[in-house]
Amino acid sequence: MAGSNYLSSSGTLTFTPGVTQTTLSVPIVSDSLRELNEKFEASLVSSEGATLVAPFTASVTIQDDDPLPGVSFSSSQYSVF
Ligand SMILES: [Ca+2]
Repeated sequence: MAGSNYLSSSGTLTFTPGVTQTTLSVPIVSDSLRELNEKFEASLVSSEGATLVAPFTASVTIQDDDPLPGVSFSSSQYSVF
């Protein structure tokens, strides 16, 4: 979800002559919650001086990096009467 998992981003990618790759940056918002992986879509919406060729959308998966919480007894031995 934009705002809580990543920051919505837009901008212009410029390819100088001879350059065939560039980087699109989308800030990811980290948290400490164990959760499912989440996805967002990145799209190229227009082009000047080149033709948009499919694929011009890409799905990006934010992989959760928080471990499963641990569950345990506070002791390995108990007594009852
Ligand atoms: Ca998380």
